[in-house]
Amino acid sequence: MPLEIDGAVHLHSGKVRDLYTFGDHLLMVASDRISAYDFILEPGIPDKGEILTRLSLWWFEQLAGVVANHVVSDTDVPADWAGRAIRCRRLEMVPVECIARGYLAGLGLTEYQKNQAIAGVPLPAGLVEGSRLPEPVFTPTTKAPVGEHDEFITLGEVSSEVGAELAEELRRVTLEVYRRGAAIAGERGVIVADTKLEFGRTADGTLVLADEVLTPDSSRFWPADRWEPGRTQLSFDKQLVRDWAVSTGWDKRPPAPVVPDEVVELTRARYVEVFERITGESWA
Ligand code: Q0Z
Repeated sequence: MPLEIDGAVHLHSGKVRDLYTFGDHLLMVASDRISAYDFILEPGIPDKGEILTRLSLWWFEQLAGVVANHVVSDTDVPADWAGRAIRCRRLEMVPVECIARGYLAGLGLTEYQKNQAIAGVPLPAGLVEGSRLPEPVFTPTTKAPVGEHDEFITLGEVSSEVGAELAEELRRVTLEVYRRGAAIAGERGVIVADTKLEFGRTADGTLVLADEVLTPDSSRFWPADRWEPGRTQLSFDKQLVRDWAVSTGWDKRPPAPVVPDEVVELTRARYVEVFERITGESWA
């Protein structure tokens, strides 16, 4: 990874995205890297970074009436990253992962099975993997350091961290983004089981939706016609890669196996499908 491209200075890298400073702004650059079971697999998925960037930009527009966002431009970016970079406002990030869930899966399911509650929100008995919740819940987590797992925190703990007023605003806006997103995706046969949002604030304290929004990397998308509570749901994007990885007998320890061409191609097709289903636009 270059230290500097066209004035962009590397700041931070996540598993699949890289962050740069760019003048007074930031550049978020989505790569084609794909993670499964907490590993980056090789090779990447062609166009994945661009597909997720375009999906995120589409959602920011859909949600503009709900909450302000950090997007400055998707065109005024270094040419090498055109299509996969978003130039954004540099915000004071809120140190909470804001998650909304409408269905039970992942860490939320594990927590429910332990406590019959998630992030301090009590839930009815008898729910199973994939169950729809009576209503969407705000289940924030701490931002754990790399390598550690995020932990659920209660609204009270969010209040202690950021103040009661901001905590309540985070809850309200997160649930509104989830409801609007789930309704739009639902019309197109896609269940949004859960989604993770990140917010920042401007100097005057305005809450701004940052990072990426309602992408397969930040959300669980399930094909609605295959939804069947009581088992692990089919995930729209990574299911093929996961199934293939398991089928190789890989023990989920390094080194990860190299993904074969046909699995790469099929996975790319799933990302294109999720983009096209949700936006109603064609990718090509
Ligand atoms: C986002 C992240 C990524 C690794 C910081 N508008 C903003 N203002 C200030 N900070 C951020 C943003 Cl988006 C910010 N992250 C998450 C993004 C690679 C980590 F592309 N960290």
